Amino acid sequence: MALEVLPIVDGQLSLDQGFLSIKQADALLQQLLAELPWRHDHLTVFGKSHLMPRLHCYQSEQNLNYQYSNLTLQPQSYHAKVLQLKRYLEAVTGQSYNAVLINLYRDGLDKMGWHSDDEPELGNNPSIASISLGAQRCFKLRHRDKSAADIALQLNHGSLLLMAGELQQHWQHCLPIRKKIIQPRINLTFRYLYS
Ligand SMILES: O=C(O)CCC(=O)C(=O)O
Ligand SMILES: [Mn+2]
Repeated sequence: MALEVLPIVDGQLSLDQGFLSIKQADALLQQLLAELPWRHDHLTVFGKSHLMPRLHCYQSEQNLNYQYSNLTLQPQSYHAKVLQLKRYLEAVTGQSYNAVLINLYRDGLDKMGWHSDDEPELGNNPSIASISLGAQRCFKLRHRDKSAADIALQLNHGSLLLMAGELQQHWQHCLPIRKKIIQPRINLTFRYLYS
């Protein structure tokens, strides 16, 4: 399948629902579920500590720490399959990535709240490549000043979503709870961090 440019104002969004074949996506999902050093961290929200509603890990090739939701993530080195995927994405998108945040949603109760990927180390208009594996989940976007309608995408097993241009300045995104989903999902967001 091919990358489809989605209609959106104030940013760029493209989606390839079949970026990886089912066979590739199945193998990658099983290997990453079993082999990544998953962390279950606490987050502090309004002074109260909560377990995050997902597991995660963070990998980069250089010594780049990532500040994210009051957490400083120390980089691990790339898993061989993650590095292979990074190189493949770089060849396809023409972008460079030097870090990847990987989230594991154990089932439909795990989620990510509304946010933009606008940490200062990402620079002004980051190009972010997001790969989804496992359960199909809904990914929502909302414009910060409500001047455009909300968008809901279903992200398939093996899909690639590219977020670029001014998207992170104008839009927020989230991964809402879906109570009926009992299968896990892994999402990898490849990014370029400026040090
Ligand atoms: O799981 C997803 O599809 C989104 C993850 C996300 O927004 C992030 O890691 O910043
Ligand atoms: Mn995000």
